[in-house]
Amino acid sequence: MIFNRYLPRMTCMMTLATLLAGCKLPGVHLLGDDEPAMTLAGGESQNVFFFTSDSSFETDIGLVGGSEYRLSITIFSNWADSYIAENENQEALNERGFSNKLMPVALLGATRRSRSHQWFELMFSQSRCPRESLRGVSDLSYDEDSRSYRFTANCSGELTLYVNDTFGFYGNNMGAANIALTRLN
Ligand SMILES: [Ca+2]
Repeated sequence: MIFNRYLPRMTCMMTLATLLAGCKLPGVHLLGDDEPAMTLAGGESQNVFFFTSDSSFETDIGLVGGSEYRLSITIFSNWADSYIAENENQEALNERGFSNKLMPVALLGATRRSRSHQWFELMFSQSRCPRESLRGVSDLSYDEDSRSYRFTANCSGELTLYVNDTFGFYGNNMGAANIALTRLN
């Protein structure tokens, strides 16, 4: 009788204990957890698949502050922001984005997340150091031979990617890319 009476409570407590134990297990990734699943070793690479419609793509890759990284981008499918599929030089859209001159009304430029970067430019950020880590590909050094960008991580923490757009207007973005990230040192 006593056992039956306390059984629901015991089950509850055991479930809670299991959940709490799960939080401490390495590799367990809970929703809203800021801990990235992996950190690259020097010389190691990882590919992630990125969609331009994702307003905050968490790569699950933790950068190490002070380490240098190489980033190669392979564009898949034609990138487009609604009807805009070419930049101001009539080239197919890529990670460098397009000028505000292509917008029907110049004032719209003020609504994009970073006014100092092109529309649709691929942006980087780390929630652990949001101000210092916020950069667009135009801020990075580009190596023509290997067709890759290089940057040094400003702090340790997960790398988040998105294209520079207006919040609430990611649904009309088309295109994806494979992004290869290599830790160089
Ligand atoms: Ca858009």
